[in-house]
Amino acid sequence: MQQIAEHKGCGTSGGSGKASCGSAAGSGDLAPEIWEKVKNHPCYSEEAHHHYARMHVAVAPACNIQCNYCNRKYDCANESRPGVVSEKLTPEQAAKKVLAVASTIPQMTVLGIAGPGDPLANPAKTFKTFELIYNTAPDIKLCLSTNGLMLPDHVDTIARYNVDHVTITINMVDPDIGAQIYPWIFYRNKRYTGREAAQILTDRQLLGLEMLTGRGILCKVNSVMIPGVNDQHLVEVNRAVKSRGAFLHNIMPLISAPEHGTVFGLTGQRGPTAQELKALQDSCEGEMNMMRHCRQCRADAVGLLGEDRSAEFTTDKIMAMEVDYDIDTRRAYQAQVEDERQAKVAAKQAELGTLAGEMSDVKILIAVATKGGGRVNEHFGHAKEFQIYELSTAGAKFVGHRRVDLYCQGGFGDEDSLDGVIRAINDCAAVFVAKIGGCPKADLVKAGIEPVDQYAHEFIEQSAIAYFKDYLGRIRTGEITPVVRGDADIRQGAFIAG
Ligand code: CLF
Ligand code: SF4
Repeated sequence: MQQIAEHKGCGTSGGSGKASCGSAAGSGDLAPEIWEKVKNHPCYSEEAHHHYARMHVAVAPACNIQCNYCNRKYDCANESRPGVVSEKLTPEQAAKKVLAVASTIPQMTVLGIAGPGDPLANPAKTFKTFELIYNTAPDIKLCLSTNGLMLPDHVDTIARYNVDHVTITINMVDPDIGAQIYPWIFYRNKRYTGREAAQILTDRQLLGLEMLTGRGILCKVNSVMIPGVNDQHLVEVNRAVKSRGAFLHNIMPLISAPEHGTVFGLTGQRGPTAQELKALQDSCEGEMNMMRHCRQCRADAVGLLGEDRSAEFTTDKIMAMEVDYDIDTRRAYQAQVEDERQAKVAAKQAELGTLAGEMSDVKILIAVATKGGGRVNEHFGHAKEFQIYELSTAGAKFVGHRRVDLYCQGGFGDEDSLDGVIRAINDCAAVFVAKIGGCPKADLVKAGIEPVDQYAHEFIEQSAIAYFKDYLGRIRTGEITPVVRGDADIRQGAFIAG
């Protein structure tokens, strides 16, 4: 376990611009070949992230630029939270780890390389790893996240190894703004600073994006939202990347605190609030699909997004493991996952039908405690995060998540943690849980958040729609009066990885 401090993540976009990454139902209006690529990728499909897992291998330690939100003692903050230190691997160790995880977690469908530095500043290690996986586990999708500086040089190799998902972190398309984010870059054996550095970086990022999308490789763009620096500008970034064929845009909050030891942390640069982040994501959504389920994973992350099973797969443990990589077992398990997923979609559609004819402008947010599978299946006190859904007569839409400290500590409720949980979901009208004790229930009610445990172990979206229908009924009878909720916190402080 290590002390870490939160930060941003990686984002996604690709293809024709409009896609159903954020939608719950499935293929939506995607072309069949695009749907094949995204349907079980937990980052490129919001709906898939409830069911499928990804893993990262930390084979790429070096980096060729400096971001003001990064402390290089830790993992690349374009993909992970600041303060995380991943266990570095050789390509051969990484290949063994991938097979070990794939045998243990059959719903692990994607291998990403995302640091701890920049994968394309370490091309030999990155591509050797992809080669080994491509040859031994051909059913695993390969994914890459880069700052984009060296991307144009490697597009052919990316295509050769069938890496068909690439994330580029693009925080600006204006070098004057870039100079406030990047103090320097190291490019073709020379260090550049200031505006000149930012100009080279943006040119290379946009060229790389165009080259990839021209080859049909799905590209997602990550942008770190830095209030007062690039928050207004990200709408322009969104347009620029959409016009170059990006498939998904992931606008992540800057997570910044002095203990991270970054330039922004030390200068007091704040991150956005939950409402500021959502407002920017909403304003860009008309342009293209927005990713809202990014968890800013560590460079050695393993598991569903939002869970971290990396401690089960340390190098010592992997090397001692007997690996039985059986593709048929994996396929059989994934077929079961698909059955569950289809049942969930059908239940949601049926419930949605019951909202037909409801006329109301009311929109509310709810928080949901879940361990995955798209169900309300986590106890309030055990939740490390809450998923946030927006409810309206259009249905239930996933709009984000909030990380929290555990309320239940060694069998007892922790009042400080409860205050933190309430601040994290303060913009929500209700919290859905599998179970909750009397004390936190009373405090939530006092804070105006309704604890709801009647949908324990049911599908989230189906339950949320049923709740909303009832909520509208209670407004009509005068039992409740909807109030405008306040803003909520995105946690900035250090915490224990897990
Ligand atoms: Fe990893 Fe990134 Fe591939 Fe996903 S993560 S390289 S696209 S497999 Fe996903 Fe993690 Fe967010 Fe990245 S939740 S930080 S978006
Ligand atoms: Fe840090 Fe990643 Fe930026 Fe490199 S690209 S400085 S590793 S955040």
